[in-house]
Amino acid sequence: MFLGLDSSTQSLSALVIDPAAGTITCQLSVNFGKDLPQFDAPSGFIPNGEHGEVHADPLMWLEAVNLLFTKLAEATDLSRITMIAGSGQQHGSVYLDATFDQRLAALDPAGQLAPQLSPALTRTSSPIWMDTSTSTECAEITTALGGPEEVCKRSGSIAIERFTGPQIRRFSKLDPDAYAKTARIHMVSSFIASVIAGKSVPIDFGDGAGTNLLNLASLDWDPALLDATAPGLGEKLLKPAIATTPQGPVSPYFVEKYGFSPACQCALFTGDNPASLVGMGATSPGNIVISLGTSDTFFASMPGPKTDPNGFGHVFGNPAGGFMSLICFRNGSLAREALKNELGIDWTTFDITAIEATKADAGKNLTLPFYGPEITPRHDFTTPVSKGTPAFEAGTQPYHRVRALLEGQFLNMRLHSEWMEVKTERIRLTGGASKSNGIAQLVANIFQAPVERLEITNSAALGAALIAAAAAGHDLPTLQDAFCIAADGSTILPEPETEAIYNETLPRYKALLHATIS
Ligand code: XUL
Repeated sequence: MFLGLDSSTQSLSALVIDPAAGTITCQLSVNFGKDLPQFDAPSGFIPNGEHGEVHADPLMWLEAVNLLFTKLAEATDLSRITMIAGSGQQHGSVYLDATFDQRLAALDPAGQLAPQLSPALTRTSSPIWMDTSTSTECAEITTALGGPEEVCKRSGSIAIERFTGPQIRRFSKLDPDAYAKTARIHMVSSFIASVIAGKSVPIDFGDGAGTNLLNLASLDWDPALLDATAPGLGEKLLKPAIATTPQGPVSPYFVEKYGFSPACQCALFTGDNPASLVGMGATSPGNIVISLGTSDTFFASMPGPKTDPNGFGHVFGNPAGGFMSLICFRNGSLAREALKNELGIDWTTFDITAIEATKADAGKNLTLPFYGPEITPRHDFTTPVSKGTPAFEAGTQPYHRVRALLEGQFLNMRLHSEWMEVKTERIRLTGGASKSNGIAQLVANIFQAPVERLEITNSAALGAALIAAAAAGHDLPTLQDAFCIAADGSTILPEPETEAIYNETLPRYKALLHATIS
């Protein structure tokens, strides 16, 4: 059996697969806000950060590991797990001193992880992907490299606020002493992986490409980017590797405390989106994945690294080899939730009733779908939000606002994915909101492609479990054929009459967007 973990923005989840039986035998989750209220992070991050800072407490992630494994040990026989892999919210970073590895090796199973590892932290909080505080550092890195094209050519993305490199640079400037004491920098993925392996393990190519530091041609840290980012940075990072590389046995801490076999091995952790590419059965061309989570993401495998000329999209390593493209929209579920709360309606009313009731109005009420700073397009939408055309704003009805927000989100996605030049033959939808038939129909109509949903919604944790099995020698495509299957009756076809409507709406949406942000 193989265990996949997913340490995402709002929760830590586990999923166990039995490849011989072709079944998922256990799925569990710890929600940071609900299950660990002592950290005062209802959505998984520390609220009210200043200057665009969004940080999380790494001790909360460690506490979640203990809680999740306690639940797992009750629910399943962990001695049957052969290999563990995982994924983490991308870009976030953890800063540790030279004692980290010794502390990992000496963990006392009688105690919890957080108090034993906290003395190794050189930075008490971890910047995460929602952070927008590093515009100055992005500009500095870009200038040092000679322009955005050069950063993008090397790393697959222009210098981006949430990416790990600019975040490291800001830390090195704000607190040079603490930076100097930092012997090891981990991403969320490699931090949790290291705790489980009982020693520091590398960052993988999937998550490593989200740092503005990994050279996509050499698949190693880029010397010029390292130099432009912070002093002595290369020594604080381990050489990156592909996620399916076994790293040795699980830490004795987990053997003694939770009943793992000492023979159980650890593979690497990757980013949540690259893991999701695996879990959605989309590691080879032909499928587009849209993931509706805290952020919405749009991604697909790609044979070679092709970059976004506008600089919004990214290229990451594909855990199955090769590359993937990804576009991230910060105003995902948080925007849908904000409007739902503002209107005082429940999800059923939001998803089904509102979309059904306003069918005849497809494409009529244009709205920008932003409730706060956005990544794609990169803009600080700080003032209230989903701004529509004046006529729409004047005559707004609650249900129309739901349709307009959702149409705005997916028109924005269609517009900003044009550079990928992939024919959208089939879309696989995942994440919490993918359960909604109303939303699935809108996606099918706006992209004019069939939309499939898999039985499981946590595709990152499934992807991680499949990576674990692949690391143990199982054939990944065969595993994907068995596990990544569309749920019966879940496929939604586009309504052909909407094709012309959205073809005509897209340029109008583009004009509204440009009029607002230029
Ligand atoms: C991707 C991104 C987000 C996080 C969410 O670039 O920033 O999708 O990975 O966990």
